Amino acid sequence: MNPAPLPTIAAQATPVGESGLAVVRVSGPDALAVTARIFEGGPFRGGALVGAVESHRAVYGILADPVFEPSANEKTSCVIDQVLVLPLLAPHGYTGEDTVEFFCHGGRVVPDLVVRACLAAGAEPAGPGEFTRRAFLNGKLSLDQAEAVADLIHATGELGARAAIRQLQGGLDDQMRGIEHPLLQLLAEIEGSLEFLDDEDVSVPAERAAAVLREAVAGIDRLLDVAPAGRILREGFHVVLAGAPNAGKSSLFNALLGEDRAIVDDEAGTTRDVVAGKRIRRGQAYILHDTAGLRGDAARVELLGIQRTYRTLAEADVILYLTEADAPRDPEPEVLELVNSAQPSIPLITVWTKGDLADAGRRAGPHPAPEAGRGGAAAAILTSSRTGSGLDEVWRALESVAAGYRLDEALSLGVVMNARHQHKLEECRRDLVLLADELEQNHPGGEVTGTMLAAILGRLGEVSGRVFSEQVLEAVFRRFCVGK
Ligand SMILES: Nc1nc2c(ncn2[C@@H]2O[C@H](COP(=O)(O)OP(=O)(O)O)[C@@H](O)[C@H]2O)c(=O)[nH]1
Ligand SMILES: [Mg+2]
Repeated sequence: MNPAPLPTIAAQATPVGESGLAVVRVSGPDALAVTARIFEGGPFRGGALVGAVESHRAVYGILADPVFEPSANEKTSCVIDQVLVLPLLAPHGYTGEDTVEFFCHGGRVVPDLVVRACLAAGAEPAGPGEFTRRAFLNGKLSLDQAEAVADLIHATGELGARAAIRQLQGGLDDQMRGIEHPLLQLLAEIEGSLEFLDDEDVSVPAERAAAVLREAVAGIDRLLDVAPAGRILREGFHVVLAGAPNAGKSSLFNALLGEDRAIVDDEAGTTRDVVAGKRIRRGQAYILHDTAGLRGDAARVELLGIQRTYRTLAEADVILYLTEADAPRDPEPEVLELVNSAQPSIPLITVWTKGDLADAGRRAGPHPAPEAGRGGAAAAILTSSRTGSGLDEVWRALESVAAGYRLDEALSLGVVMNARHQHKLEECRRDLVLLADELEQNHPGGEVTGTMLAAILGRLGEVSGRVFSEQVLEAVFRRFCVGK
């Protein structure tokens, strides 16, 4: 199948705005012709190519608008910029097609004029992610590598970027091949035995085949174990501050971020919306969410802010549950109940606030914190946003909860899974278990086993994207920006 050649596309690859330099990228079968029409330098002369273009070697010259003056019946041109042109010839560039990158001056005007000149010279505007899509279609990247490119661009912290680059270098693909290889061998063995044995099916012993399948299941489990880490490396680690109104959530939020983001007010119920802020610690992004206070009073649950708090809690990776250390009485148990009902399964760290006002001994002593240490989190921490005491301890506790999500393991495997990978892997796991059970219990013939195994292998191929559908492509490339 050889589809019609794709059009030549152009777009700015760097962000729009003031900058020293900008890069405009042109890719497609006419990339060199488009360049010749607008660029004067090196082998590009007088609107044509004179001499050979060397791949990966920059040429300096003048970029001008191609304007044809019908009255004078001649081509005049209007100089746009002095630029460096970098030709990347097929199949060696990023997209695998002939590509030309223009390094022009930055700012809002020049790169835009360069793109317009490219369009006037015959290129079409590139859609979001279209360069990477072409790289994928030309076999330069697997789908999971294309996804890693998006992850790299959107990385929230250094660790996320490092994980993405490993995945780009083939991390998940390597792991998948490790899982698939013994299955392929098994399939080859089964099919080989079928050719020789027509009537009597004594092919591969069912027990041994089942053992190979169980081994693959164990491999998938190792990957699924680090699936949550993929999301955290990609998006950041979501920390939600929750508690009763006036508990000191907004103050602690600001203190932990080291900036004044949330409004702090004496009047309870000031924070109506969820406010988020990011802080990087040891290369990992932590996204803190300040929330509206929760009250036991059921009528308040209807309020918009409280509903938002619920939704935010549902996406937390860890909850900081705040209660005032100097409160005359213990916090409303209903509030903690609300927190628990919104998000019952993730770690919760209890934080006593306003420690500077409190008789610290009362709280720090043997007094048990409510549900302290849930999910392996630290026991209650006494803090003061005013003096800054206890904040380091909170950060250490957050880091230790984050470590529990096995970020290091995901990094060393070079695997950053997304929801698509996870879903596919879970499907394959289920089918492998079913087939292994079937082999052990009913000893099906080699023909049946082979057919089912081949189907599972096809689906495993979808994980790293060697097998794909147009729908999957759409979903993956929607995340990209124009110019990538
Ligand atoms: N003394 C003292 N007051 C605090 C501290 N943290 C917050 N407050 C005060 O408690 C009140 C409520 O704080 P705020 O952060 O708005 O609480 P929220 O409703 O939970 O967001 C404000 O008057 C703050 O100044 C603290 O560490 N020490
Ligand atoms: Mg507040």
